[in-house]
Amino acid sequence: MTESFKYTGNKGKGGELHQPASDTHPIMTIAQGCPVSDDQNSLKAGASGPTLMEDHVLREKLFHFDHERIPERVVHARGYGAHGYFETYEALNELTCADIFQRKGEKTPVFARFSTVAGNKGSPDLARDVRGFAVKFYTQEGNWDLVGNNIPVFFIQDAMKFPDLVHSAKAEPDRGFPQAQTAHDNFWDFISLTPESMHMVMWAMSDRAIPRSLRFMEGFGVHTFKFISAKGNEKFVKFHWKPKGGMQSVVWNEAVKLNGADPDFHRRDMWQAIGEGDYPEWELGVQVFDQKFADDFEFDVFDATKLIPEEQVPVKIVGRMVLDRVVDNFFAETEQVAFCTQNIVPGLDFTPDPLLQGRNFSYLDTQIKRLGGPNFTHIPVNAPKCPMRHFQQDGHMAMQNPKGRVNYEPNSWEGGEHNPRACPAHGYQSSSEQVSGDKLRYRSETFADHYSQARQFYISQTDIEQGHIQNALVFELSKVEHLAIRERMVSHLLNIDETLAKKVADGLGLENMPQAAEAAMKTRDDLPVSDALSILKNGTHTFKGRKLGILVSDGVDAAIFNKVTDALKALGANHEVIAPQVGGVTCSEGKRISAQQVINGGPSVLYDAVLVLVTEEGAKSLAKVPEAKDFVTDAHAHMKFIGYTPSAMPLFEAAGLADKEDKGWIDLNDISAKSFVKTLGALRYWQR
Ligand code: HDE
Repeated sequence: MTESFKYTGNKGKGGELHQPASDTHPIMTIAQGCPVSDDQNSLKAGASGPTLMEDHVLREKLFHFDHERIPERVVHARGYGAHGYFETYEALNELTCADIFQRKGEKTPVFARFSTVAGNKGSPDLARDVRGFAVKFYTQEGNWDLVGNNIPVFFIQDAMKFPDLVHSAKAEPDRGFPQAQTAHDNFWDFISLTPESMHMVMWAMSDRAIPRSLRFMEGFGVHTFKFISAKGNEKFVKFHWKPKGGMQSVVWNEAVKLNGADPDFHRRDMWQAIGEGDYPEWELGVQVFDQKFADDFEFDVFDATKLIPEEQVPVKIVGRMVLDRVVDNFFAETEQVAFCTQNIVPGLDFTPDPLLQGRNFSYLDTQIKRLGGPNFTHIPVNAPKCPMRHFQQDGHMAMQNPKGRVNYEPNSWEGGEHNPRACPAHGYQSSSEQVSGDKLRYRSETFADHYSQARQFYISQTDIEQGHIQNALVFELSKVEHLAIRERMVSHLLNIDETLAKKVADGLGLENMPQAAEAAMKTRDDLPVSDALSILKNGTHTFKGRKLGILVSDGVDAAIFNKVTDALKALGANHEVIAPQVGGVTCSEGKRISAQQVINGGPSVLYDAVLVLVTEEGAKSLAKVPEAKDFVTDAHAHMKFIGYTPSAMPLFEAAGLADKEDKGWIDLNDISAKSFVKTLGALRYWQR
């Protein structure tokens, strides 16, 4: 756009002014650069048409619009991404020559995308689902994509089964629903015929599958990878992400309501946190072990349905990832980012895990379909930030084209920037490995134990978490129409834990307990409890990064309001004011307090705790508003802390909560604002 173009106003043929004339707006052009005089009226023959085919401005505008969509990801379609950096805590050169781990304190740019698996692009954020946790590290020796999940194991052991798994989980093909949920016959039919999925099912039915925030969940590389040092020494490695804000999940009823109240809850949360400078942060940890450990371990370390308990191989923290920048353009970055498990760098290697091997084909293949050709690495979010020198050329949308005459190897032309050579000393080296065997379709017998770690996960949960797993199974299987599928699932649960099976059978109203499913291997009951597997055992004790919902009425006690909001601010926590009108209320000191939500737009599920700060008159008037009653009954039912002053009682009475008061209810006349905010750090009053 040249400066010499000056906008001079734009009179439509009907005489009306379409845009205010202004010197501050540059002139609009079509994509070919031609300035546009009117982008609101098509070119017509006469005042009432018809429209002329000649109108190149209209045709270009419509043609481009028609082509705006690209295929959504076949899985992980709904996602949210952000930029940031990875900071290396210490040099790991004894373990790996990966450039990113060579220098303490070095910062490497990253792009991370979090996703749900089953739902379409427009599905709600709080679906019960695995969350994708994909990170692209733009290292100085190429892009390393760690394409993980928030659950450390997977449903299947062999890539061959992936299309079946995904077909079964997505909407049923004849009817096109249900959207973004596994609570249907096809999914549970497949699962109940796939015993290897039982460990993952325990995770998917646990609170891990309904995180409160993307910021409050762990991430895992899932597979075993290899670290290779400069001397050629090899170690196995599993990658972990530990959220600095601690882990936190919602309860199921809250998830269901959140999906209605704010389908964008997770992405909005991330957008707001970054916008407010409360940058989401995770530490990267590694579990490093050798062949001897792998040989002695109870399970096959190449089986993606198994994990290595942290108590057995501790997670060594090696760096941190900070997400400090939202995207400039959602499509350009979050949609077009192309993660590929094959993107690794010198110092790292794959293992024979049959799931990982299949992924290494699938991701590249899917990007070509999604992004339209082989040049998706030219899109800025995918382009490495280190030099690229190769002889790949041409193809659709080629943006970065090799210069000069040479485009083949070997060649006898002069060296220099445009004539690169492969380098055995510095180039990527696969670890050398003896491979032999018959060609056959085979599942290793070392992959045969499908229940022991499922049991270990279940027994490692607190009673509350076990209850949630039972309820989730009852909920999902109650949506299954075929009794035989429900029974088949319970027959698997019997191999995991008898009490669990019984609770689920009771919850489903099964008349007869089925036989335990046939199993290739007996469930081990000697695997110890692993506390690291529970969210609540590792609970956080701070309200930092969380949000208090303050329900107010005119005359709200300004002193309490100010003290609480100051204490929240001091801690790095947020609040939102919910009022009868978005214009806000007048407080006891006569000042206006503005509101972010009105009562029917700000249900308590949006908040980690609530404070009801209303006058008696305000409480009486809110007592007539159904949404205000829901606000407090839901907060109570979801085990949230409820701050209040006694003047709020008429609302609690109308909501049927008058005799339900417990220690999770906090009278702000009895306790300082600071102590109140400290109490909120427990996040929920589980004893309720
Ligand atoms: Fe994926 N997966 N996957 N997956 N996956 C995709 O790639 C696939 C698996 C994961 O934010 C697709 O670009 C196969 C495990 C994430 O863009 C596709 C198998 C884990 C994302 C694909 C698996 C994941 C994907 C669809 C079994 C955790 C989103 C769109 C062999 C370790 C990345 C795309 C993003 C996306 C294939 C199993 C994580 C089709 C064949 C295990 C986080 O290529």
